[in-house]
Amino acid sequence: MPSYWVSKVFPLTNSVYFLSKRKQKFFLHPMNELCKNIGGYLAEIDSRDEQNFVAGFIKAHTKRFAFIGANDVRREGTFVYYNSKTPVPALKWCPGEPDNFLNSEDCVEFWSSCLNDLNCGYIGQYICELRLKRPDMFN
Ligand SMILES: [Ca+2]
Ligand SMILES: [Ca+2]
Ligand SMILES: [Ca+2]
Repeated sequence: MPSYWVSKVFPLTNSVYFLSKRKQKFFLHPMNELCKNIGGYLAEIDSRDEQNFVAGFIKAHTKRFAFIGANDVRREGTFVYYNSKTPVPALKWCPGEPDNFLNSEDCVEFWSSCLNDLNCGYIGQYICELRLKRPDMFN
């Protein structure tokens, strides 16, 4: 894999996560396309277990901030995943979040181990997720 990414496998969900190393302006469509280029999509966190795993992964490689595919662009307050359009389940949000601060926060980042809504277009890293056909494809 290109050095643009660092990656880690989560056997429980049979997914591998790719964290972009460079910080850049985050927008849903172009970043999801970049994820597609490596066979994945912007990360979709479907359980607390998955959230905890990804939090640990990014803690090891970032200052603990990284965008995922969750957003409420279409309908304020209703969070869905960009790629699958499925609802974001009950995850751990940071205290007081999501707050749609200044009425402008429609993208979602990990903020350490909890989630925060943040402006799309903010500069940061982001996470792609790939489903593994076979668990031993990586490592
Ligand atoms: Ca997932
Ligand atoms: Ca919002
Ligand atoms: Ca917020």
